[in-house]
Amino acid sequence: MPENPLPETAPTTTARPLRLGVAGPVGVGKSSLIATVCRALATELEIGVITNDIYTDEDARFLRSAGVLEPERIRAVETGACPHTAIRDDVTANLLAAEDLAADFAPLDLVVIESGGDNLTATFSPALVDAQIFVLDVAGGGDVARKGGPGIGRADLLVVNKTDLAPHVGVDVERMVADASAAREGRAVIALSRTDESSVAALRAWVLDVLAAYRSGAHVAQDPGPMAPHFHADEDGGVLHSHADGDHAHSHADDHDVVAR
Ligand SMILES: Nc1nc2c(ncn2[C@@H]2O[C@H](COP(=O)(O)OP(=O)(O)OP(=O)(O)O)[C@@H](O)[C@H]2O)c(=O)[nH]1
Ligand SMILES: [Mg+2]
Repeated sequence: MPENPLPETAPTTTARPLRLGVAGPVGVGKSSLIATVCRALATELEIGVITNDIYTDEDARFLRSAGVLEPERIRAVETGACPHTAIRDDVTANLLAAEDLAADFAPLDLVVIESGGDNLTATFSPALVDAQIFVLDVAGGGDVARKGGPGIGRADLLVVNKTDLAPHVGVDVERMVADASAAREGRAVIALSRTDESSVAALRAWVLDVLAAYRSGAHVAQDPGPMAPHFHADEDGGVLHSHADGDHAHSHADDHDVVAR
């Protein structure tokens, strides 16, 4: 008998919690979706949450006040000027926050990371998250899903949120979901409202499926692709910049193309 026999079966779990990113434009319901996920899964999974806000910890405070997790399990990363940098170019602050959560509440199953809300271009680096959800809402218009972009086209899941508002904003949800599915070449799309139990059940099932695939080693983190060039308004007019791969040495001050508005 060897001194250190191999275990009879290979371990089926990955030690690190699944890191799940949630991105999308301002106000589409990212924090609310995370609260919904926590509410649906907190009795069966050990969950931590990281929020990214430009200057505040407002999203973290909203989630703490929602009472869906112990407040200590919700951490805020303040990203400074551009929320994209912290989820794409230099993910150190988020990685450290995720590792701290995992150490403080071991064993965690899931760490959900909310991107700062910005525009249609935000995507997470696969160095930070294992899977990512891109969120749109019906109030942004039924044609947004057709407009594409890396998150809409290639995030692991696209959520069309706030479907309860569709009659009030004249959006045909079925059509929007069909457009989104076409733009995504069949990748997953869920039409969600926090008030529609069956849609919440579909979201819950999707998260559990990804977690199971991650643990079995079947899930591979995908990069939806670099962000498109985008504009940040400021008191001097604003800056247009990109987060193209290899463009990691930029600052947000002088070395961008400055675009006057
Ligand atoms: N009717 C309706 N409203 C919703 C739903 N989900 C979120 N909201 C509302 O949409 C607004 C924005 O929600 P948040 O969750 O703060 O959105 P967010 O994307 O996190 O916003 P930022 O972090 O500021 O980009 C809030 O007033 C929510 O109550 C939904 O399913 N239905
Ligand atoms: Mg939010």
